[in-house]
Amino acid sequence: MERRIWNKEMECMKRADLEKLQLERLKALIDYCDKNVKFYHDRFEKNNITADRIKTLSDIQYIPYTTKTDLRDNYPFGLFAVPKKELVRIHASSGTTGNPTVVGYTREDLENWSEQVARLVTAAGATEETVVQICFGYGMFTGALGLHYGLEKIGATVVPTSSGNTEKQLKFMRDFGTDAIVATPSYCLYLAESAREKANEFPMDNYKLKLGLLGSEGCTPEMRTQIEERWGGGFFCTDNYGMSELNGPGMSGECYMRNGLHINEDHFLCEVIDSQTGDVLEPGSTGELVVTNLTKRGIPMIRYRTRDITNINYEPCECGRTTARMSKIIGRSDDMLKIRGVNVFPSQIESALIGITSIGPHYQLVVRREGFADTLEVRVELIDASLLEIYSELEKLRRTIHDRIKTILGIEIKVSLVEPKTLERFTGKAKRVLDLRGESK
Ligand code: DLL
Repeated sequence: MERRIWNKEMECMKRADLEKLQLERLKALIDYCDKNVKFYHDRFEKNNITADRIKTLSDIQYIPYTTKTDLRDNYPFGLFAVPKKELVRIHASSGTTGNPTVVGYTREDLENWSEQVARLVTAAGATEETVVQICFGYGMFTGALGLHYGLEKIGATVVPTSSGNTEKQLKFMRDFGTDAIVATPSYCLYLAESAREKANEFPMDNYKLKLGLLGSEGCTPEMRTQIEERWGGGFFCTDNYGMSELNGPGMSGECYMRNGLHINEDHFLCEVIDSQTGDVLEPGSTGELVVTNLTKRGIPMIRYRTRDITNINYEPCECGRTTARMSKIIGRSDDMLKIRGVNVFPSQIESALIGITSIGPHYQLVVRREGFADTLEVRVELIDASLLEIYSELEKLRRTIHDRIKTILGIEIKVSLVEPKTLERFTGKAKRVLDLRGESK
C-alpha cells in the first residue's frame, strides 16, 4: 500500500499554526459573508457579529447555526455569495420532500474541492498508477464528479462507469485491470456478490481490485470486513465522508491506518454539539457534527448542522498527518429511530448481524406503532433457502440474532428471516429503514 502524503505542508501542520490559519480564514469568511450574503449579513447584525469581534476560534459559538431548512427556504440561489457568471458548476441534493438543496461552485471552489479529494484518495493509497472505476451516479449528486476530479488531479486513470449496469461494471473491471473502485459500501458488496455468482465463467482472480474508496453512506468495520472478504485478493477499503452543502466528498477520509477519518482542517472548521440542546460539547465528546467551510466562495457555509453523529480525535495519527480525525459516522440525529424511548441507529443492528453465518449482509428495519408502543422488526436474509424447512435450526438462528440485538439495544425486537434475495438491493445509498408509524391507526 502506498504511503504518500499529497500536501505535507497542510496535512502535517503544527496544531498552533493550523489554528492560526483557521482563525485568519474564519475572520475573512465572516467579512465575506457579511458583504455578499444578505442572509448572513442580517444574522450578524442581529447578533452583533463582526470579523473584528472574533478573537479566538471558540468565538464562533456566538454565530447562529445554519440548517438545511435555511437552504431550502432560500431556494435556489438565496445563500449564494457570487453572481451567476462566477459560478462554474451547480449541484443539488435529491431532496425527498420539499425543495432540493442547491449548491454552487466558483472556479476556486472546484480547485479547492479537487485538492481536498486528492489528499484523501492519496491517504487511502491511490496513486497515478491507479485505474479507478467510479460507480457513483454522475449527475446532480456530488459523489461521482467530486471523486472524479480529485482522482484525475493525482494522475489516476479514471473510468467513469457511473452507477448501475452491474454486468458491464464487472466486465470493465476484468478487461481494464481496474484496481480501485469508488462506490457506496452496499453497491461494492453487491458487485462482489454478483462477481461471485459468475465465478464459474469468470473466476475471481480475473479481478485486480485492490482498493475501495467507499463513502456516502455508513459502513461498519464488520461490513467492511465482509466486503473485503467477498472480493478477496487483498482488497482493502477506506471510508470517505462529506456532503453536498460542504462541496461533496472531500471533507474527511481514512488513511491506510483506518483509525478515524482525517479532516481537511485548513478548509473545514468542525465542532461537535448536543443535537437536542445545541450546546457545544467538550473535545472528544460524541454528538452532532457542525462544520464551517472556511474557503467556500460560491455558497459559504457557516456552522452548518450536518445531523451526522460522530466524535473528533485531535491526536496526531501514526501515518504522520496531524489533522484531527472524526470517528466513522455513528448515525444521523434525524435518521435515529426512537423506539420506546431508546435511540436506535441502524449501524448498531448492522454490527450485531455481521459475523453470523447463514445470513447475508442485507437487512431491513421495519418500525410500526402498535397501540401506544413502537415496535421494531429486523428482517434478515438467509443465504440458503433450504434452512426454511428445518424449523429447529431456523428458530435457533432467529433466537441468536434476537439475543444479540436485544443485548445491544436493550429493547424487545422481532426478528424475521426471509428468503435469499428478497430484500431490495441498491446501486446508490441503501435505504435500510421502513418507518410505518405514520400509517398506523
Ligand atoms: O454523500 C457526499 C459524498 C459522496 C461523500 C461520496 C462521500 C463519498 P450527500 O448526498 O449530500 O453527499 O449526502 C450527505 O450522506 O450527511 C451523511 O449522512 C451521509 N454520508 C456521507 N458520507 C458518509 C460516510 C454525499 N462515509 C450525507 N459514512 C451525510 C456515513 C455518510 N454517512
